[in-house]
Amino acid sequence: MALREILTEPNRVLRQKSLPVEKVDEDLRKLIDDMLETMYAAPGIGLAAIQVGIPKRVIVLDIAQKEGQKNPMCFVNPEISEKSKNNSTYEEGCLSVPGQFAEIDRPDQCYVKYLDYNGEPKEIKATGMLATCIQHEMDHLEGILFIDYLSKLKKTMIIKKLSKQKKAIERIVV
Ligand code: GNR
Ligand code: NI
Repeated sequence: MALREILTEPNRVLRQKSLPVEKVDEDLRKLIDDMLETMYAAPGIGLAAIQVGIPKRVIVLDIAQKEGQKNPMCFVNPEISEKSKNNSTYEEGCLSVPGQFAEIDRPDQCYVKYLDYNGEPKEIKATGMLATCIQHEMDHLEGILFIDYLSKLKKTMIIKKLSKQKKAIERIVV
């Protein structure tokens, strides 16, 4: 297993649309393992492959509540088959938008079809935090970030801030 670098805004790669996985093979399982390791190290509760620069429709999640207990999940080619009309609001953050948080409304339940770690087709009903996270990760597959749901002003301010931080880091490195 290996840690991968998480891309942060502003970065055009994060705006790419990810492509369907054709086969869940050993190489893909290696990517999934690396993504889980990278997510735990960050630490975060979800990660999409595009966040490590790979435009494939793969997401990993672990929303286990208790410390020390792990519940790694992975979804290949996830598709939402149905979502509820009711919304719920969660304060969201994103490893690709470091240090920024905002309350975002999303459907509070959804059914998700996907391939599992072994390439088997599965379907689950997601509610609560799991529903929010799956939708946040699936947005990444379309090149969408949670800041896209904020006002233009808020979004611009966040991107400017992150851009400045990046330049400051570049200066230290150079
Ligand atoms: O670590 C994360 N926390 C989080 C909190 C609320 C809603 C969504 C998330 S996902 C985020 C990790 C991440 O950026 N995944 O793409
Ligand atoms: Ni994210």
